[in-house]
Amino acid sequence: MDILILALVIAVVVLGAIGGLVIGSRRKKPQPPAPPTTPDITAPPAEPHVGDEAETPRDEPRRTIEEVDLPGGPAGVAVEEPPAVPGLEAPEIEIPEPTAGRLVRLRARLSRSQNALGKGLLTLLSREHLDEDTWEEVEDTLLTADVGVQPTQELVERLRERVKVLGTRTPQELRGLLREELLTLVGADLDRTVKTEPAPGKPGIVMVVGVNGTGKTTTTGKLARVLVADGRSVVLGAADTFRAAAADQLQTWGERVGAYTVRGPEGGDPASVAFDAVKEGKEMGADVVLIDTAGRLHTKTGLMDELGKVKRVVEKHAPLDEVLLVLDATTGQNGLVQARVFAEVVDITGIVLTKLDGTAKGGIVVAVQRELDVPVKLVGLGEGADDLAPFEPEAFVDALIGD
Ligand SMILES: Nc1nc2c(ncn2[C@@H]2O[C@H](COP(=O)(O)OP(=O)(O)OP(=O)(O)O)[C@@H](O)[C@H]2O)c(=O)[nH]1
Ligand SMILES: [Mg+2]
Repeated sequence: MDILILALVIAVVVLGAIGGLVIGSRRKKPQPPAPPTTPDITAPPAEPHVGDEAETPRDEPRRTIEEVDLPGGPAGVAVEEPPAVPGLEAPEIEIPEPTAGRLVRLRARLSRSQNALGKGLLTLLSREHLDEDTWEEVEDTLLTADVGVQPTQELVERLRERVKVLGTRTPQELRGLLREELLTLVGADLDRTVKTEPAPGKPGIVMVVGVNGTGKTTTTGKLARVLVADGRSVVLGAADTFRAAAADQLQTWGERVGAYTVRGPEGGDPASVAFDAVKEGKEMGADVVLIDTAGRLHTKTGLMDELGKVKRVVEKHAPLDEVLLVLDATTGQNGLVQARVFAEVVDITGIVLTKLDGTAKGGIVVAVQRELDVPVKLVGLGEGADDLAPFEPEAFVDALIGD
């Protein structure tokens, strides 16, 4: 009889403990693993560790069971295998895709450019007679794809010369010629590494700039994922203080991969948020600090001056390693005008061309590099979290002209 009562008590206790565990984990779930960010950006957060969440609740029921003096039998048998609680075991931080060969995987996204540029050119060049009209059509095709006037003329001139020298032309030969010439235009030997290496006592510092809606925040988030996938610790600086939603957007990207976001009050000084982000990055020993800035029209001098100030203030810590200009590939030639003005205000060190998945104007890569004398380092090929690829000239040209 006594044993029956004891068993009942144990059952109640065990059930209670399991109940607590489930409720506890439910309560926990919405809490992101990344440290919460507070508007006053004070206390540096503790780094989350993989498995932190999973360990704590498992300990709790065990202790409860041990307190009840079980007659015989190992303590805690009932909870040795805790019930599978969805979401408790798996860390909530996402593990991004590896970055190597991304452009090759994403090449189908360039199909619009491919149809317009590569296929068009190959068809034209395969004509039996390459007369003046055909060469003009070749030029038009390149211009339509936003390659730009000067590069287009150069390419056509070289192609004409080589086709003449070649005499006969097989499709394979033509493809080879076109590939070589496009590669020359795109620039096979430019250094396209995004500089994020930390120096002693200082993280790598990257600032992201551009006009409204080009994809700055998305790119910052995607880049954070790439860096985290490569084993780096990342701090994000939400220097877009115009809207609270902008900082939320960035923070959400950060939370997904476990990057801490430094933010300031809405309407606050973006330069001071950027400054604090680098300061916290330093204190936390982070590898890289990525600073997202507010979109601004290149024609608004006040806002452009503000951007210059953000950069100067950050430089009180250390020089920036990268200033990435994000350009929307679908805006075509207007992107070049933006590029020129941004380059005057903050020295641009690399270009990110976004939305290449939605345009037939892949040739803008050539034009914008010429304009700024700065390489395209990254390309955005979709809205997905891993749709950012290092720009690889060969893979890009291959995608343009197809197999
Ligand atoms: N298709 C496609 N969409 C993209 C790409 N990059 C960004 N976008 C989308 O473009 C829109 C704007 O992106 P944001 O990152 O918010 O742009 P932003 O430059 O930060 O905008 P502001 O801060 O308002 O200036 C979003 O809907 C993104 O999902 C891309 O490579 N391809
Ligand atoms: Mg933004």
